[in-house]
Amino acid sequence: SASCPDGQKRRVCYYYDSGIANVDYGPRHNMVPRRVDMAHALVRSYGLLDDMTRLRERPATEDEICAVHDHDYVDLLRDLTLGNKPVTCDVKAYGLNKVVNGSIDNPVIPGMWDYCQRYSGGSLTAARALAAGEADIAINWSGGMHHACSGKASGFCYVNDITMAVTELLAHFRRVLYLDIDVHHGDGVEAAFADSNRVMTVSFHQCTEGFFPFKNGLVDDVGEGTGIYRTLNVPMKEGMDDEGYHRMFRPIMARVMEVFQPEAIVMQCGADSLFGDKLGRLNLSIGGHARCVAFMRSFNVPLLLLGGGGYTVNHVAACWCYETAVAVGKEIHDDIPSHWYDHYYQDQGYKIHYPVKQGRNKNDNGREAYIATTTNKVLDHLSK
Ligand code: TV1
Ligand code: CA
Ligand code: ZN
Repeated sequence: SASCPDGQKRRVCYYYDSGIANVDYGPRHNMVPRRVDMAHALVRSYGLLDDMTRLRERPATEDEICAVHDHDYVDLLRDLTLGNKPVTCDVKAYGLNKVVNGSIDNPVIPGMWDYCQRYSGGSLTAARALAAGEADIAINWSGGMHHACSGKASGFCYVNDITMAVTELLAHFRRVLYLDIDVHHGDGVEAAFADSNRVMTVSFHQCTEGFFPFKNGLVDDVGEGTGIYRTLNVPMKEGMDDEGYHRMFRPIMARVMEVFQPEAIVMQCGADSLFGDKLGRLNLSIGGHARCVAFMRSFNVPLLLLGGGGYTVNHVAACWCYETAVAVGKEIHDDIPSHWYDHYYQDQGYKIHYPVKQGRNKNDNGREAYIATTTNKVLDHLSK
């Protein structure tokens, strides 16, 4: 089938913690943790749970979180949630409760510490299943919080589960590839491993004036010290479609696999790179997004699939359900089965693959040949 080009099955482990469904960033906030519960409900309704091993829920411990975060920041996350510290203390220095243009990216919310432990525990548990050789692919759609820094929250991310998972994998594998297809630049993970020659980070993202995280992820940002040329960035303009995206993605990722030869891959599958996202301005279809997953799967290297961004929740849930099917190597029917959340899919005609209305692709401006130029620059970095 299309999602299983090599015809091989994979042993897939799946992490889902129902304790995340009710986490609330606030009434106007774009980040809606319930989308993971929606994806899970879809996965279940398609019968995909029967094709995977369900990983046991295990929240990360304070020590595990402290392995990649500063002690004082971790103490603050815990104490604020448990009411041991007033929310009025100096939380803004840690990226929390900062009001910018009337909105707060990283609010101090009820259950914040528990939420951090649950989503990062999922990525750690999934990484351990790969390290133990118990699975070929491990999935945690509640993870992928790529902006969190060692000492502060950023971009809706409180703790960096990806950095934790990569660190865990490094205890078992010599080289780990991190690939990030979220519409935003994977700055937190890039920074954590910029000087490492055992981790290569690759981020594809929208890079336009005023788009978060602003000055990061330029095509010539290639890492530093012993990690030089092991950071790659593929910036894009608005309106990128499937065809243009894959004209960059395939040659770049094929070459990355060839020169870096990772023993494990961590892939952040942020669904805000899809057409119609509330924040992103790229035009990928679910099929185009999932082809990135299928392509990485085809190398048959232990693969950790994580969530991330994604703000039009019906699109996000459909995308991650479809990618779960790609992971197990099953083609699923386009008609969404009737289930608890099915009314959310009315706008897309109760289909997984909603239509992409093609607008102007600012990357495909013949004269500038942006796609070819950028791809060649990245391939040139890779040749070093
Ligand atoms: C509350 C209510 C928060 C409404 C945040 C969009 C809101 C945003 C909100 C928002 C929003 C951002 C900035 C703030 C500079 C800062 C999970 C002016 C309509 C991985 C994080 C994007 C992306 C942060 C996370 C960004 C991820 N965009 N309405 N905030 N500011 N922050 O631009 O990569 O997907 O927008
Ligand atoms: Ca990205
Ligand atoms: Zn994002």
